Amino acid sequence: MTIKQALISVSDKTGIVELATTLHQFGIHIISSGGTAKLLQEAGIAVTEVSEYTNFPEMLDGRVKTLHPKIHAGILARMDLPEHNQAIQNAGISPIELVIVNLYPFVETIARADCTLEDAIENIDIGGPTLIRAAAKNYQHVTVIVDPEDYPILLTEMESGNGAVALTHRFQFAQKAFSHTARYDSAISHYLTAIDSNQQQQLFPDHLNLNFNIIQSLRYGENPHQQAAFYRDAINLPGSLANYTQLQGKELSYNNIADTDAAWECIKTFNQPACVIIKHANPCGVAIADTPLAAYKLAFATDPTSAFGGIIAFNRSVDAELAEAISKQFVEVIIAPEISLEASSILSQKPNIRVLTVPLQMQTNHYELKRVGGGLLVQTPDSLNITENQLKVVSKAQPTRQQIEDCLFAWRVAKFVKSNAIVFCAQGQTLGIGAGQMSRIDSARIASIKASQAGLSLMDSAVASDAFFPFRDGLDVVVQAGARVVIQPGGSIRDEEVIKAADEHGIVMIFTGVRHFRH
Ligand code: 93A
Repeated sequence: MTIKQALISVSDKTGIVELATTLHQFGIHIISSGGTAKLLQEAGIAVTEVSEYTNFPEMLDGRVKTLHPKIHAGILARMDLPEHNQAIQNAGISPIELVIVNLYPFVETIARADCTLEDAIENIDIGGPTLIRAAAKNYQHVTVIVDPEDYPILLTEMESGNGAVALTHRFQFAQKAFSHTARYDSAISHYLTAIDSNQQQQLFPDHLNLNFNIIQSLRYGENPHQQAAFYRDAINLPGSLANYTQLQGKELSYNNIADTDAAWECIKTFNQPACVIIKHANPCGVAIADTPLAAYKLAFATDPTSAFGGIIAFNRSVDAELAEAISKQFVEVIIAPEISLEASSILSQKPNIRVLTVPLQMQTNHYELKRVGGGLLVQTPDSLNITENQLKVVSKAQPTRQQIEDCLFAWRVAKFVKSNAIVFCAQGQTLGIGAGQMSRIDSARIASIKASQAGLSLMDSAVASDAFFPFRDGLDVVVQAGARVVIQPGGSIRDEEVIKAADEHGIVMIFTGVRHFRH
């Protein structure tokens, strides 16, 4: 079937004048969109502008150029069907047998360092893919070209085919066309997925411009031979440690700041009065209770040895009675939203204790940053908190109300324990915490040893594991220690074996579907 009419609409205009010249020599009538038509006319090629052909002007800053029935019916008509032929004839539409389109340069646009979301959106081509898909769908009658590299192939075909393109080639061009629009849409989808939906900003731009202002230089870093400083993010987060007020005590050290941050980020996630005690960035005691004092006593009881010289955080005001109780232990830092006047005067008896206040506001950093050799790892914070209706009971045994509460508490604590994390809990109190081991089973053993050292029974406890149990052996250890309910993400290829083990032990097992690695 000889081609009589072609539509050309290209952003990348490479080779288009040469191609159009030859098409014109074949006697083909060329219809073209604004910019393309102008270029071809300037080169002396006779073309009809789309707006002239449709008798409808381009509008909305070019967002509507070729989206017109006169164009699309011309492309989509099945020339083997008399009804189609008749229909387009009645509407004064003539068939378009060749469509040459390349799209707005979306990928090239988003690759630019200064590309804004608006630039990207404007470079999403709508009319182009519509032309391409219409032509590819109707490959039985239409040839579609999406790549300037295919122009020579097209011309060779037409020369040998007397102005027609063989079906095999039309089919191959259609295959290529759909791959092309699929890739184009997938690039748009990837780009948009990486954009924060609240801020509508690209989360991970090609160039990361971090803006931090110095708060203070520190006496030394993690070790005395390292130099260090503390910076505040230019993005204001009043509820974060960088906005602390120090009421008393020695200068904060690098390790104090790191540990206090861990304590503060953890305590902020609890609604009830809570206490978190941190040592070397890991919780060594966490509890929730009716009062902060009760929570403190429970948290301290988890591991009194490790709590020595720890960082203690509260999500309620520290009053006199609580200050009195804390003063009895050696503590490096106390952090709370408020310290009462009486509490301040009690704590001032121990002038070395650093006492900090920070407004209790639930905010998280935009980015988490981790330096690696010659680079930077960036991720969004682990701010996912599961709710009860997301829990999935996978064992035959069903949990009691108390077990569900214990699991939710244990799970919340486990998120703040370095991996591999195993956390035994009961009644809003941590009983044994195993942190930072290279093997999960060792974390489980350590957690149970620590509980027995603290004189705490693990009988009928709940236990959280921050990632799945790869084998049943870890589960056997926690059950032997006394756990009756286990909360873990699930997702291991051996889940079935682990669930079977839970059923053998007659315990409850709950999957969260989410893991909380922390390194
Ligand atoms: O803005 S669009 O999505 N709306 C349209 O109706 C339309 N028709 C063709 N983009 C549209 N195009 C695209 O314009 C083509 O895919 C091509 O990339 C470009 C060619 O425009 P011009 O010929 O004006 O340079």
